Amino acid sequence: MEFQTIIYQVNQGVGTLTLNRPTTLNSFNSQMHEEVKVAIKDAKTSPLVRCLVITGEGRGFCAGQDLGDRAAKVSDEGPSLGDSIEKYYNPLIRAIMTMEKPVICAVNGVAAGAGASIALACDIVVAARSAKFVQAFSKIGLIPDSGGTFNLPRSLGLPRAKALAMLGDKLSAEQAEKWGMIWQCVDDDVLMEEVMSLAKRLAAAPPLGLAMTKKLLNESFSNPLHQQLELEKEAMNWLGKTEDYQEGVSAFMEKRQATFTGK
Ligand code: T3D
Repeated sequence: MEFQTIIYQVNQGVGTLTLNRPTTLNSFNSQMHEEVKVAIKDAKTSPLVRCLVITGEGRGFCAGQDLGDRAAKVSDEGPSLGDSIEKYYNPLIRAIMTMEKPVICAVNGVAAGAGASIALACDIVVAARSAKFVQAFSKIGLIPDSGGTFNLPRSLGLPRAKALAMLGDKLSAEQAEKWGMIWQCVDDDVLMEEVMSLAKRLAAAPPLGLAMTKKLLNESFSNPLHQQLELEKEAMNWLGKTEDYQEGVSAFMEKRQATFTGK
């Protein structure tokens, strides 16, 4: 498929999805949603992709929904935003958070509205020092969607999540790192270099172990301890029988680099 609103490339085990509508800070219209869906499906299913990177073209990462598409009054009742959420935003967040592969977000510039929520749905977030996170929803009378009300308090704690969501203030990448909302903030000119270095490390790591780590950590907030311990036991039992575990142990004992195949 020829893409007009994104760029999608696969190289050395890493899929890179670049949102590419820079004149509106990569805000989402329906075409971009459709194209992102195709790229995410490829990243999820292709054996050539062992880690996905999501980033944006130009000075922004993503400004959420393209409000140009919401400016015209469609009826006295207003647009049915629930339909858009159900058709596009929720499936995207589910796809990122349940993908059995690590997803890194390279936040190259401002991440606002659903753009901020998409970043928080990724497994590792690295932001350029100049980037900002904005819970823009409150300014237009909405709520933090696309998993925002789920991921924001989990990464920041309730007091900070509430203040950011209600005030809609810009949060700098440096503050986001200090507060533990993101993994790392790096100088703008080395963002992609740092992210690609992480992505290649993850692409060479044992895929089944990473997939299970992501699943168990994501589920941990909803499970009681005894259930989580049980899930850990089952995961360890299963992973212990994989070829990658044997390869990891052998490589350690033989003091060599391991080669993991996902079996
Ligand atoms: O509707 C549904 O389907 C439901 C789902 C909703 C999910 C959501 O994401 S709701 C939230 C939508 N997003 C926003 O409310 C963010 C709006 N944008 C901003 O608040 C600011 O642009 C930023 C804080 C992101 C960045 O500010 P700044 O000063 O760096 O840039 P700017 O000058 O405001 O924007 C640059 C251009 O991008 C500008 O266009 P221009 O004047 O150069 O022609 C601006 O209009 C455009 N732009 C920015 N965000 C959007 C946008 N155009 C359309 N939609 C946007 N979301």
